[in-house]
Amino acid sequence: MLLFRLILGLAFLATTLCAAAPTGGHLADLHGGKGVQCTDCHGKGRKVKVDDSETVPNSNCVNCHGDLKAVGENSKGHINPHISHLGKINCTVCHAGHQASQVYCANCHGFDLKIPAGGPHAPQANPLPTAPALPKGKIQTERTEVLVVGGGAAGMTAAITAHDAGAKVILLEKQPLTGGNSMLAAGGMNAAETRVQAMKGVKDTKELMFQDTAKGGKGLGDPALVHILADSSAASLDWLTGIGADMSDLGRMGGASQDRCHRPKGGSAVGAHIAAVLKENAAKRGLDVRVNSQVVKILKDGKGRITGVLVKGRHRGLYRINAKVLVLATGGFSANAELVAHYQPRMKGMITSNQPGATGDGVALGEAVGGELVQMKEIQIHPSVASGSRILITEAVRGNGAILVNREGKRFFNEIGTRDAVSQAVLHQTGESAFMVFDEGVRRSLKQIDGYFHLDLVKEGESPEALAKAIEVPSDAFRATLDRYNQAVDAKQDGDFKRPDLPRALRTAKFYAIEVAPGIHYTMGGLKIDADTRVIAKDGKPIPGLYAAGEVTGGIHGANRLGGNSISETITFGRIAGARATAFAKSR
Ligand code: MEZ
Repeated sequence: MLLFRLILGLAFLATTLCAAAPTGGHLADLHGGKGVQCTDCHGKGRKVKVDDSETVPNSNCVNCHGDLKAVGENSKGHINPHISHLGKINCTVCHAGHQASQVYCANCHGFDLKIPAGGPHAPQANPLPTAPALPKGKIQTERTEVLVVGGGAAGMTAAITAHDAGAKVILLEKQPLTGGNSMLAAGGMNAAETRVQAMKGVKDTKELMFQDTAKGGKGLGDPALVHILADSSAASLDWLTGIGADMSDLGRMGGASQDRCHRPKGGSAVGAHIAAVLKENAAKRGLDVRVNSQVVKILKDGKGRITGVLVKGRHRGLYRINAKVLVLATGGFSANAELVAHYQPRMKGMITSNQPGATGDGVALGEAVGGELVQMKEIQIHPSVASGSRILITEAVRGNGAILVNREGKRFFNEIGTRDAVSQAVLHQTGESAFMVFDEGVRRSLKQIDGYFHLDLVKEGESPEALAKAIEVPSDAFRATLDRYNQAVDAKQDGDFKRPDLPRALRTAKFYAIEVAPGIHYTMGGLKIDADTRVIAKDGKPIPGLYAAGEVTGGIHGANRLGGNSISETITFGRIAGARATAFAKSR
């Protein structure tokens, strides 16, 4: 009887909430106008309660409209987000029932898409957590062993590792979808002495990866952490492929002296693939992964030991999770324009390639409980963000043979130099941008290039002269530049700019160009950690119960991160954090 009353009560509450929902241009109105009832979306009886992952409404969207693939196949439009790289995500990420819907991808891409009952497409910066006033009375409290904050590759890896080591785990993600910035990663994952390298006859060593990384970071990276990155990279790649990832394609990124950047077959983007694999693995294990759930405060006891967090759920409101150990994997702060400008005033107003959740929550939360911050001024700009957008044109396009040409139709730099150097070179050109130029051969070598065509970013021509006309550069100079570059490829030596790797000549029509300019891409600074991923306090001692992994940490990449080292870091340090955090939780 009690249960029956409860069910009735919840159903009544849902109906009342629906009736009270704001009217005018929302999906709820659109559905209501077609005779859809509140309970058709929100479920009946006990299921009516809305959880922060919005499970019931989303399963009902799919029941009526089909999954993303089906919707993608049935909907028109040249740019179709339903078939984009996001993988399986909740419909409510973009389509909100009781507010104007937002195109989530517009946060990164900046293109104008019409969306039913949609709102403005302005990028949304997520506010930093602010410690709220505690509600009067008892606050709802849950308990877990390992609590992971952040659903990018580092957090998901830590959570899966902790679960597999026997811990009870909860993972919290403040965004409406997991994947973080990792999901946008394009180029690949660096690893040395791998099976893929052996099969392709690439002679690489962990020591060489260490040297390249340390040199790329101008000697500022902590050598102990850089060694872990390099020495564990092949094992991390094996771990990733062991849980279902395909990392069988190989290429080279700037600053690497060997081909060690691994990515899916055909050169598909690495991030969307890895994010999907990690998500599937979390689901398979029944991991408690909660989206729309922002940690607003880390709690500690009188002895300075971490005891849990306060969480703000989009629907659930404020509650507490007591945890034996906390792993921060919240990513960097490239999308926090104020913080970037604070540490690097010259970067004020610069566009970022990052997703809007990369606001530095973990840095703020960790610092508030005494964590030391290191190398916060080291912020990386990536040389090739498509002009007028926030879309990263992966370094892999240059790695596979593209060149950079200025408005005068000339090459001006070693295209696969380190990012800091290439970015500065681009900023010195007329218009502070350049054209990334490639041919059909490069296009065929890297599947992810198709995405740039899908997004209308590419200009093309049947001949070099036709392309020069399309991008408005002097045709004679452009033709001479291509001829000279192709001669360098034939001679296996670039006398002009000392480009060390010349994978292919650019002779196969069609010819293509994308205009690119530098954008804020990665924050090398963050919480100081030790080799066990324990967060170090200002007194040099680890904070008991606090671990961190991924871009929220600082000190690995020094002054400049090499392309492909970020995904490598997330998997390696995510695994260490998951394992060490579990051991700590079990010892408590
Ligand atoms: O590691 C990166 O940031 C990377 C490989 C980016 C890219 O250009 O694809």
